[in-house]
Amino acid sequence: MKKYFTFLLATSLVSTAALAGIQVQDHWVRASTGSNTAAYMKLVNISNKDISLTGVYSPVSASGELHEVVDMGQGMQMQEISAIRIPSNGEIVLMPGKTHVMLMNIKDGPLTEGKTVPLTLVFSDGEELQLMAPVKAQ
Ligand SMILES: [Cu+2]
Repeated sequence: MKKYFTFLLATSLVSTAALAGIQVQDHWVRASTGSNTAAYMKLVNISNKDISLTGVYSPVSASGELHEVVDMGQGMQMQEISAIRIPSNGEIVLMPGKTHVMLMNIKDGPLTEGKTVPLTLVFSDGEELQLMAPVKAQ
């Protein structure tokens, strides 16, 4: 049975209508001894309108980026994108080798298995979700 690790941060009264828009499941951060690492999760849109993930930040990294993986002709490469669209009543799975969140310039590393990383996800409807993502080897 899957658990929902959803904590909604109401930043203003205006966002109240959108508070139940996105649910996040199975989120985790890849263990890393380097300066960057990736975060993965399933984003479920339980609303009747498309919502995009537009930003990510975490206290463990200087910045967060949204990446897709594309074949540039000489192998697969990561490329920054401005948003990840989650279709209405649909879902997107961020997974290794596919679209993912990148945490750039990790502070106070390394991120070892067993640690927990706070993540804040920012959505196009103004909603912000705060998560605690476990660090896993893979
Ligand atoms: Cu990446």
